[in-house]
Amino acid sequence: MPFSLNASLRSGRSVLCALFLCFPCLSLVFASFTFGFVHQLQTAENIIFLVIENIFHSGLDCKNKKMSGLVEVHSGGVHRVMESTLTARDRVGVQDFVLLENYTSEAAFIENLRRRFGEKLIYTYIGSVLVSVNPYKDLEIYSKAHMERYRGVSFYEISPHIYAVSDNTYRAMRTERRDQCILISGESGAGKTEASKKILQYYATTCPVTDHMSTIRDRLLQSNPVLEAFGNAKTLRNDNSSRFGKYMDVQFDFRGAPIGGHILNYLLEKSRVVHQNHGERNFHIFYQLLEGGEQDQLSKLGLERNAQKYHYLVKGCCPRVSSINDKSDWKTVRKALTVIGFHEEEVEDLLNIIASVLHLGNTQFGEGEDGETQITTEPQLTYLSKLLGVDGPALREALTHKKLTAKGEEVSPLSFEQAVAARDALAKAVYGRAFTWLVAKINQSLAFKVSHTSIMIASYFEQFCINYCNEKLQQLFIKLTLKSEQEEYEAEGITWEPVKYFDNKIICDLVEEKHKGFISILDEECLRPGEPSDISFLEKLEDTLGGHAHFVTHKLANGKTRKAVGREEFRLIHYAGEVNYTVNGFLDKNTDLLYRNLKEVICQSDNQILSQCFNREEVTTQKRPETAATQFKNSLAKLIEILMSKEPSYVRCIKPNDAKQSGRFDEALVRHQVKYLGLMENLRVRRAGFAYRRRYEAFLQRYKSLCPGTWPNWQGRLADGVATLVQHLGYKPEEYKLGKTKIFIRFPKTLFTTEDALEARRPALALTLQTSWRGYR
Ligand code: AD9
Ligand code: MG
Repeated sequence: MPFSLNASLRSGRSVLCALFLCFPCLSLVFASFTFGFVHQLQTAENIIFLVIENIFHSGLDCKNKKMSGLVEVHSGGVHRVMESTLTARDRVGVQDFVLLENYTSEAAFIENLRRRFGEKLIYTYIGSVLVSVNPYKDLEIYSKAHMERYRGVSFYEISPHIYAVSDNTYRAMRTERRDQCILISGESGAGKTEASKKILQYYATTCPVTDHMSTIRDRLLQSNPVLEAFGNAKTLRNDNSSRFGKYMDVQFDFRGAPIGGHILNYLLEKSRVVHQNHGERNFHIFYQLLEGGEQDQLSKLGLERNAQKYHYLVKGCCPRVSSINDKSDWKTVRKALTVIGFHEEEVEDLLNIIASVLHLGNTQFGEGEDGETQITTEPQLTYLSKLLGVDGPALREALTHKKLTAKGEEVSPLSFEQAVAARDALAKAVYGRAFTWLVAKINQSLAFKVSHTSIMIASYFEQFCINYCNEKLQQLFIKLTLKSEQEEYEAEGITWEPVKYFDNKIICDLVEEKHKGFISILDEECLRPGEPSDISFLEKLEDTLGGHAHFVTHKLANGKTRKAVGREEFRLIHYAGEVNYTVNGFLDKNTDLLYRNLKEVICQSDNQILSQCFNREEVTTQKRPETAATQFKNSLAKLIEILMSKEPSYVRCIKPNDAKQSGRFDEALVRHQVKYLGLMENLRVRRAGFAYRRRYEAFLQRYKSLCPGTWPNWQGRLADGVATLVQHLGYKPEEYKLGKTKIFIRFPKTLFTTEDALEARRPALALTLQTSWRGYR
């Protein structure tokens, strides 16, 4: 499995907090309309980036595939080829999948992607959805000059690009005054984080700024290296894999200048702090500190400049990665922390926490004379109590004993295994909560007014949750694309023809339905008196979900699926494919594992970050905290609600090969992603009625030279001009429809014929590759 299921607790609280924080901005937008009065700091509109980690494992062996064999041509600029001409179409494919003749064919879809990829054209549209294939090399298409070319230019008038999406979203926000969101999805290593950075850079470069705003802009940009240092790690699939979900909200004032931002983190993969799979690393920050930290700083922290010395850093056996320079990254992070406005004491507290995690990892246990578990690494304990700012003997006691209830004073000694687990739980909790603190702190510095940011408590991540999240987002995606398509047809007075599509509601219900859904059963089992276990949970699942078409276990398999299911596993048949989950650890991960007495010790810490992250209320309350899965479910529901209220744009990222190599296009791997990203479905919806739609003025402008009646200038109503033109061109009634403001063309062929006629009339133009081709929708 690509992702470890170990994780700690309290998944969605950060989402809830941040959602709450979003509301004031929205209501202020409203207020400025109501009063017709614009005040610089009171008008904020939002663009939100949502990067969703999709970690469905392809399960495909994609090694040793040949390169596509197409000649690679360097694409210098965005106006590079007239993609509509026949020869160019053959070579570089179509820039919008709706132009494909055979739009239902997956093979044609992939061939189009492959051709474009071979020509270093990594972006292609499906209508307004941007599909992006990771080139695994720096293409010269992100310069300031490129940004300028996309400014104020309509989506369809220029080659597909992430800047086109950025610019159109920005303009829609300003002209329609509606909040926008850009959803970026794709599997690990497909290019989501890079895409979100490109969008941010586009706004930072092209939006108007004043001095005050330039501070916000710089902080927004600098938040990335900090978040990546603490939240990203080298995995088998991506050398810089984000191990947390990110949702970024940028607020703009009435002039369109960025005035604030908010970052929402959720589901950090805390298990990585204590364990890494072979070939993977812990979070970058640990290696950066060891490589780049000043010698006296390391001495103060009791650290040696050698990652091999730390148990938590060597599990994956690869402390060094050729594509990463930890030393220079450390410098970047240190500088970024200053730009964002961290005080020296805060940085010191943060470093103490990082170092304490490393010392925790090296803390060993053994058996004392009395047979009880005891700490055998005294120096570690000394450093630990100093770095964590807590009393040494109290920490020693708490690492080897447990107290389970708030009131009861009974303390029982921990077994060796329990002590190791308690130590790891503490390391994960400390790191996870410090990460959430870090994000909250960045948010304070980005807040466009004094923010009442409360410190959010740490969150947790596991594959089941992510896949459930993807399932919900897919549902939203299909719903919204269908909806917007339908709305456009209605607005134009054209009959809507319903499309059949797979609704994954059945799988969402399987997970979240009250009383009989997966999460309810899990919660029930966690709270049940007696001795609930992962296996008793699995049995409950079998009893309740046994008849469900999307749920399989070893016992239930019965030819339902081809792949084997282990005795301690269950399988969910997601819309994107089948995933096996091991049931081990589900109960523990759903409830809080950190013993109460360890929490009590950390609550007393002198370290300002820790004392904010661990509060007394938590150890004194008798109330059972909400389970992790329920928190996640609730925050996801809120997130979907928010997204529904915004105008969405989509970037769908595809990974061309598993070797992280440029120029390699692995068809099997791409096909799998095309399938689970629902791209064929998306195309079908987009093409359900008409392949194209184009505003009358644009259509006339482009083709008027083909008809004596409309050349050189049509004087009458635009709709009549278009009618005259298409009649002259011989369009048959079934090939097109005229709406209120647009012409709708049913088949790409009609348009290509017209386009070829245009090229035949203008050979000189066809020859120049630099022409500013105006495409169509
Ligand atoms: V994960 O789910 O966080 O593991 P991402 O975020 O989808 O994943 P990321 O953006 O980190 O992937 O991209 C992986 C690597 O691909 C980057 O480190 C770059 O080396 C490479 N990449 C991605 N997009 C581009 C691009 N547009 N141009 C050049 C790119 N290289
Ligand atoms: Mg990422």
